[in-house]
Parts: sequence; structure tokens; C-alpha cells
Amino acid sequence: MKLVLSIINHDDANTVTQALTKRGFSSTKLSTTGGFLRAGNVTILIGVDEEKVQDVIDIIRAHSNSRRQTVPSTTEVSYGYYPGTPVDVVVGGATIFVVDIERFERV
Ligand code: 2BA
Repeated sequence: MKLVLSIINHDDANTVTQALTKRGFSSTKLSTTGGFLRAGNVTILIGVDEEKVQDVIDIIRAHSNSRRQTVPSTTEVSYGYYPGTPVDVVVGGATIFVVDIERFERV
């Protein structure tokens, strides 16, 4: 079994989880915050058999859009950019980690 952790934009979260549910995958949504932009995003956890991992990634890819966001001035200072110069970054579609699960039980 694998655990797919997917960090996505808040605006895509419902579409992604609905698409996963429609295909029979269970998921859990967590409210998270990106370390760089310090803005809210969503992390979705999906426990799935190894042979289904690609299906899950394909669903996430199909429903996660990339967006251009401007870095807030406080972040610019912390990361060494010249203050007052707006910096755009491209966020997403999705950042995905796949990890091994040693044991999975519903009790
Ligand atoms: P944030 O950390 O808020 O990052 C938002 C976007 O800012 C990133 O988009 C990237 O385009 C840019 N960025 C991040 N760190 C940067 C840096 N040190 N210098 C310049 N630009 C930087 P994505 O790469 O699509 O990441 C979206 C979100 O996914 C991140 O939000 C973070 O919450 C998560 N993430 C991405 N990579 C990760 C990693 N290796 N480990 C844990 N979380 C990660």
C-alpha cells in the first residue's frame, strides 16, 4: 500500500476530491500553509494499492491548475529579494509525494 500526499490549490480541492470519490478512492483533506508564500493550500491524503497510484496521480493532474501568484513583500525580505520589487511565482498544479505504508488497518 502507498500513501499519496498531494499539495494543491485551495480552489481545486473540492474538484479533486469529488473526482477521486467518483473513481472509488478514499481521501482526507487537510488545511495547510505553504512555507514560501505563507498562504493557505490543501493537502490531500489518499491511501491506495500500489497499482492504483498512477490512476490517482492522473486524476489529480487533470483537476489541478497552475497559477501565477505575487510574492508578498514580507517574504521577499526574508528570502533576500530586493524589497519593493514584486516577484511572481508559478504555483502548482500539484506537488505530489508517494510514500510506502508499513501497515494499514481500519479497526
Ligand atoms: P509555497 O511554499 O508557498 O510555495 C509556493 C510557490 O513558490 C512554489 O510553487 C514555487 O513556485 C515558489 N517557491 C517555493 N519555494 C521557493 C524558494 N525557496 N525560492 C523561490 N521560489 C519558491 P510549487 O513548487 O508549486 O509549490 C506549491 C506548494 O507545495 C508550496 O507552497 C508548498 O506548500 C508545497 N511544496 C512544494 N515543494 C515542496 C517540498 N519539497 N516539500 C514540502 N512541500 C512542498
